Amino acid sequence: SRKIGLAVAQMGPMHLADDRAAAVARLMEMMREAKSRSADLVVFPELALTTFFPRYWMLEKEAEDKFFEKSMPNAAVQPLFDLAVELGIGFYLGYAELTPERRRFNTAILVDKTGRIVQKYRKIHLPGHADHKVNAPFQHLEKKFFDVGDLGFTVADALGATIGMCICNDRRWPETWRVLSLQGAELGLVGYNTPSWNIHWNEPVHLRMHTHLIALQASAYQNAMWIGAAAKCGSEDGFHMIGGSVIVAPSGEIAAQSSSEEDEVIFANIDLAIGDTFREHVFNFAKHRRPEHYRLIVER
Ligand code: ING
Repeated sequence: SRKIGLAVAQMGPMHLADDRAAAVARLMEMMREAKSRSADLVVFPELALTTFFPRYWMLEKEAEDKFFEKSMPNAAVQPLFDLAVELGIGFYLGYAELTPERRRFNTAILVDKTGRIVQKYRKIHLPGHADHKVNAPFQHLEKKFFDVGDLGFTVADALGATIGMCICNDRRWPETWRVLSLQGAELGLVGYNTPSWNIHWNEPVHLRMHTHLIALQASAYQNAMWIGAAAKCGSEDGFHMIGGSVIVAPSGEIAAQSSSEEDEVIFANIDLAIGDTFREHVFNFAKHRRPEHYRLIVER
């Protein structure tokens, strides 16, 4: 067996009035709890330092000033990096990134136990729209506020595993997880902010949790991966987002799941060797996979 302690730190709401210091304090509290549960790494949500601002139509300059990180780490998040080194724990953190060239990304980083950023991912599947839907109860402007990620889907050997990262909507696309598992990923990390209401059609609310879970359970099984998924959830200034933070095993079984819509740490002592068994006997890409018959997936 190859066991590592995996924690997922779900965040409750971040309101417009809440500042980064408040977010970092909450993340540090949950990092301490994760360590107390003997976690080697902890997964924080997508856009963990701010409210889910793509729900608002606002001047892009205003959004950049208010919600984007100009450097990482920076003064506001340095205490989190310092605590990680002090405790000896790694973490995944999602945030809005403004580059020196003024490009904007929905970004996540993987930080190891020495506080070093060992991997960066920029969200590729940007859901929603770029236009102002004046009649909608809220917007979903990721296509306005973010550029499509330009770093691809990559893996890193860190914290005792081969780790792949993605963000929120990426988890719904099978290509995301297959490209990561083709590179040897055995543990996938994903943060998300998933509105409960659908502004495009009258979708029953329960389907948000349903599609979230089947996407992760199927992907974990079909790619022989463990997946840790961290929600930012609850009602942010009245706009509700689903919880459902989970740790999913390569069997597709849920090993741990949050039960609240607030700050909550879930934990599992995951055995990476379980993935080895599925990779050897079921999803043995070398033995069974036939890419010559899959071309449509990329060419169309
Ligand atoms: N949020 C949602 C998500 O993919 C969404 C948006 C929900 C798209 C349901 C399609 C269906 O979980 C983000 N931030 O991607």
